[in-house]
Amino acid sequence: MDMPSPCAPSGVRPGARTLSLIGAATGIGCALSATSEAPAYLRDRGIIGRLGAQGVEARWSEIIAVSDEAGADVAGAISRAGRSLAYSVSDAVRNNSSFTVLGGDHSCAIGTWSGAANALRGDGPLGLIWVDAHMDSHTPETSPSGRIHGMPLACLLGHGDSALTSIAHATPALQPQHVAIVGVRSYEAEEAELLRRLGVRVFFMGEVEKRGLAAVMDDASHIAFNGTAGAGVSIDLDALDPEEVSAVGSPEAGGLAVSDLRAALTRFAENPRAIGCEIVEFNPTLSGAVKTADIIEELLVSFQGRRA
Ligand SMILES: [Mn+2]
Repeated sequence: MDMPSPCAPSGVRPGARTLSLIGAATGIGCALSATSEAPAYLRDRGIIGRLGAQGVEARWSEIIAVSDEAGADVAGAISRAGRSLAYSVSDAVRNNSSFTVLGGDHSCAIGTWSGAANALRGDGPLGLIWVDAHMDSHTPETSPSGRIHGMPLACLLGHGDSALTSIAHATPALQPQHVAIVGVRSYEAEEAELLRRLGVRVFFMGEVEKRGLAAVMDDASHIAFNGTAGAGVSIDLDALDPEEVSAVGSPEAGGLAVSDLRAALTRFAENPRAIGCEIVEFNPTLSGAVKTADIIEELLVSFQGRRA
């Protein structure tokens, strides 16, 4: 066990940390609802033992279900599940347990990061790096599909359905100057305009290709950690190259290399104020599911490896 560090932030207990896995079975926020099966799929293939074999001690917290009797009130169902998820994440952060939320479609991020912001409330704001092929920054007024997995970042910034913008006490959960998006290569003008107006830094895929992911993630980490009480990473698997990661609902050609993201996550997690991560949009019914599940575990090992 590490010696206590004198520079640890208040509330953070240094030393060995067990990774707390929280499943978020969201699927009604997207077109392919089988993303809701992902947490149970990962649990049943033995993620705890597989991580343990790679030196990462993890335990399941719970898998949060989403009512499939939502009918027309999809936002209400995601809001209720988001509240449960926010409690669970908030608990993990308060107990200084490193957490990973396993989605689910990306609408679960509303609960995850609302809970994290709530736990840090009093110490300072939350920083967040959003790794995604898309911007996920639509509002109900601008979204062509109306699907909530295209809106979570806007909700966390305070824009959207009021059932989703005020999940926890810290509202909005995110301040734009502490948010960065990495890997974007598909988006609509309206969401780009919202982010531009708010001043959120977007690192498009072109910039990643030019400068390398390590340099971009260093800049993004500066945005997320500077002036905040802690920061996390929300990873939409569609940010990665679909040649490597195919079992995702909205693949976009090109994208990040798994090895580059692994290295960047390890570097991010070396910061003692790194609180947790989220990995979403895995659809275990699509081809390449086994390889994609393997990569989810590899990402967790990279995030957690140097923290244990
Ligand atoms: Mn996304």
